[in-house]
Amino acid sequence: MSAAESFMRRAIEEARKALGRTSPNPPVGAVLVKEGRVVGVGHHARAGGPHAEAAALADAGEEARGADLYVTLEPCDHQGRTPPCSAAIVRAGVARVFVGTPDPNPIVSGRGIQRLEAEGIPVEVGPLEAECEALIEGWTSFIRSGRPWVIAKVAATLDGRIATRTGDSRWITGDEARARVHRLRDEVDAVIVGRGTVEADDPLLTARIPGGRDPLRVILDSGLGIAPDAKLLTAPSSAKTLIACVGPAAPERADRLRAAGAEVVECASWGGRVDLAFLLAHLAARGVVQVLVEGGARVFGAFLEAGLVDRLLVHYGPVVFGGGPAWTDAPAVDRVADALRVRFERAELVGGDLLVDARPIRD
Ligand code: AOF
Ligand code: ZN
Repeated sequence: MSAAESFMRRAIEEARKALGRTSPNPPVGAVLVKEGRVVGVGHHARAGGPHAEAAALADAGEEARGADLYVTLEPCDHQGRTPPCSAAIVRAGVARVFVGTPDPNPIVSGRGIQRLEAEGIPVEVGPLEAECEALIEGWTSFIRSGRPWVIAKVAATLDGRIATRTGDSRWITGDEARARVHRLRDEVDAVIVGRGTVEADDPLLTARIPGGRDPLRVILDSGLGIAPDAKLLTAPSSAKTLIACVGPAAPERADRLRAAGAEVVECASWGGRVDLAFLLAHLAARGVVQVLVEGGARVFGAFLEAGLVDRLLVHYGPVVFGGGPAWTDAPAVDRVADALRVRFERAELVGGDLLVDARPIRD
């Protein structure tokens, strides 16, 4: 690894501290280096707070003069919730800037780099551009499409089932795969499940890892039939719960759930079920950048059918059930040519399980 790569890697590590904590802003990290020595580090910790560059400049103090800046995202050149980073970089006397990836946000895109160059500061895009891009993949999609990035997370047997024919499902995957799910919850803004999953598993949907941050818990429940004694309504937790139903909601049911501390959101109907595009638009408006869909089969089917899955993460446990429900009830096709297709991006052994990272192909 070149020295420049190792400094950019350090900036990426800084940015990773911010995953799931900056929405609707991206996670960004920055490092200042002088004569081969790191003199300042920083990350954007929350929307409205100092940008990564400002944090690193503050950390370096006078040492920033003549230093090289490694930042995972193009510095901004606009007065937003904070002053433009470009001006702060110039003022501090930074010698050169390495930009991990250009900012896809139209209010920034290209302008930060142009401004720095116009002020006589050499700018290079990279190193590790692909990694810096991957770091903000969900946010980039959110900025371009206006709806949250949707990750569907599935735990299934090798023969694609999520329970035995009697409904037993604990556990299909091992500890390591399940720990990964908690890490994912920590990094997304919201988790979505159907009422069926709440009834079958009675989950908490929290991020139970050290320093974990709980996502907003979203339950799809068209008729507000969820039992008020579900753990996620009764167990003490700082995690917020939103129940998405088809409007108009039955007032006494809605009141009962609100009394239990949940928020009830009335959504447009899609054949009697919650219109997922409507729900995602609602979530985007409240700054939800990434959501994790955790099931069950009808929910995965509905998201796939609507073309609303961006990334599919399937953990296959090393077991075969031979019967029981498949992980999705997406509409059956008669011909191979009509199949919903995915592109396999990566496969990895996680503990004893096989993790497949795939992207549905839309035409
Ligand atoms: C940077 N460094 O650390 C981040 C940047 O609302 P504001 O003023 O914080 O601006 C948010 C926009 O700035 C955000 O949409 C993205 O384009 C960029 N984020 N830029 O120079 C940072 N987080
Ligand atoms: Zn900035």
